[in-house]
Amino acid sequence: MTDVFIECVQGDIADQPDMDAVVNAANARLMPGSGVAGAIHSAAGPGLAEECQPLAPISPGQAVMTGGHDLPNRKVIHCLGPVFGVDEPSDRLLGDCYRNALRLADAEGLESVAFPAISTGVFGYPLAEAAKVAAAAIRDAAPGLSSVRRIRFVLFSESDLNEFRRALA
Ligand code: AR6
Repeated sequence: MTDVFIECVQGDIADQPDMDAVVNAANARLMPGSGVAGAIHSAAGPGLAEECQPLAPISPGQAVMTGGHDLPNRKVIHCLGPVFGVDEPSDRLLGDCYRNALRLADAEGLESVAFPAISTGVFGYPLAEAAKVAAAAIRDAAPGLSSVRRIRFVLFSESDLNEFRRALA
């Protein structure tokens, strides 16, 4: 087991040049969308959607990995979060996104992974609850990691940042 450093920053998930991988809050078809998926696909360029096509569809809780294309990151890990109130049990499915993304990153030998607050935009998951699920999933997964040493949560607003900091404290 290695020590894993966890931090929270306010910013744009598509502008994290010092991380090996960024995580996309994807849709099942792995196509460009709004929010995180829009930012990641527009920064990565059309090659990302092309690489995604044969990997789709994915189901809630699942994660798949692609190259970073024009992003400054080596890899993109695409997670489909649960739609709150529809995909149940939503807390387990949301936790699975974080656990599966970290497992893929570790299997690839990556050192650093940046996550957005999966499911808390279009998919309607309450931010404070999502932050608690993310924190618990990271605590679950950390002891099993061998290459991943840095995990960053990238939050859009200051209030979201404070909520994640509280959950991880
Ligand atoms: N960087 C960091 N966080 C962001 C960014 C950004 N560039 N843009 C938005 N957020 P969402 P979901 C925050 O909707 O809920 C898409 O259309 C945002 O404030 O991106 O998992 C896909 O195609 C919110 O807190 O993801 C799917 O259909 C969080 O990131 C669907 O939305 C997640 O918001 C996925 O919905």
